[in-house]
Amino acid sequence: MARPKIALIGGGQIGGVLAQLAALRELGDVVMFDIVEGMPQGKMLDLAEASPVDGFDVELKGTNDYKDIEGSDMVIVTAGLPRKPGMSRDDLIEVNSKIMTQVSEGIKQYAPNSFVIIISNPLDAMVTLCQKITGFPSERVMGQAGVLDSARFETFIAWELGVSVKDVTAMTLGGHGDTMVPLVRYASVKGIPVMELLEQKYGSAAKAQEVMDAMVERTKKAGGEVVALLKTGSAFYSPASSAIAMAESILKDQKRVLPTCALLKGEYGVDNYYVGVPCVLGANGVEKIIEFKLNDEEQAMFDNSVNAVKELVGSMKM
Ligand code: TXD
Repeated sequence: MARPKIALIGGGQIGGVLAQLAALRELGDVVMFDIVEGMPQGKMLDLAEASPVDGFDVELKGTNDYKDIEGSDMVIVTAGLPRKPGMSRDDLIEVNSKIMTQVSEGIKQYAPNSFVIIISNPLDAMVTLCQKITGFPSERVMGQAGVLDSARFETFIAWELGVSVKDVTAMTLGGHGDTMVPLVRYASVKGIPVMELLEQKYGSAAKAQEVMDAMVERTKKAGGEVVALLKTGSAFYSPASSAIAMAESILKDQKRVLPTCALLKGEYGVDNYYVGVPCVLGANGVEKIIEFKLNDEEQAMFDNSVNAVKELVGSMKM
């Protein structure tokens, strides 16, 4: 049986880590495409030369020709510019939508049966554009934001409570911007509500709330925190890990429940917009959008985030 073929469109910071993770986990053969001549070829040669040491056995190729992505089962897109300090994700829309248009045409032509995971920012708009141009069914075109935003929230909770990150579960919903909605009510340590543990730690509900509010704020601004430190780019390890979790769930039909930027067709009262919600990812891509009841406050925050996505998508020339 042939190994799955994974195409990475964009071989920059995130693209490089994606290639390494996909190879280490032997998810399939990897082709890295970039417009910079020599760079994807050099990175994939370098990575191939690590294979005897790490013991992974997959084919790796770097290219500047879309033809080489032919027949890919999975395409992960990071092509585009990252943020610089002081920029919002939305500031990237003009330049990155031009890039996403070219990329989507390449995918449509050479990998018409692929699953596509978009990482490029502004995420919600870039996924929308890719699905429009490729015309692929929405189960096959999705965006990565929620796995990372949730992981950031989980990281801060684990640090605060002094417990392993493995035992923390938390989720963010909505768009991949400052309006994202970290769900406090369902954040737990092995099922025990985080708010209860914070109250035990601080001895008062008010102080627990204050600490939680600070973690929620840090989660919403976590991407910017990394940008401000790096100065020359944005986060790359964690976005790559997050997209690989999604790709792996599809390629291995794991049916993991992962917050995914998926096209809503009436779910959560949203019609025809890509928004982050929990989804089952398996061999058929986005196999199920999981709906659950939000309370009034959560619904209001979710609606606010959806409105920001609508405004962003509306500002894009399509
Ligand atoms: O969680 C998330 N979704 C994100 C998204 C978290 C962090 C960063 N996120 C966004 O991913 C970021 O704002 C960017 O839009 C993308 C890629 O970030 P990365 O850090 O990998 O950027 P790089 O290192 O600049 O790499 C981008 C590559 C670079 O090598 C360019 O030459 C290439 O994209 N590029 C292209 N490739 C193919 N085709 C075209 N047209 C093209 N233009 C640029």
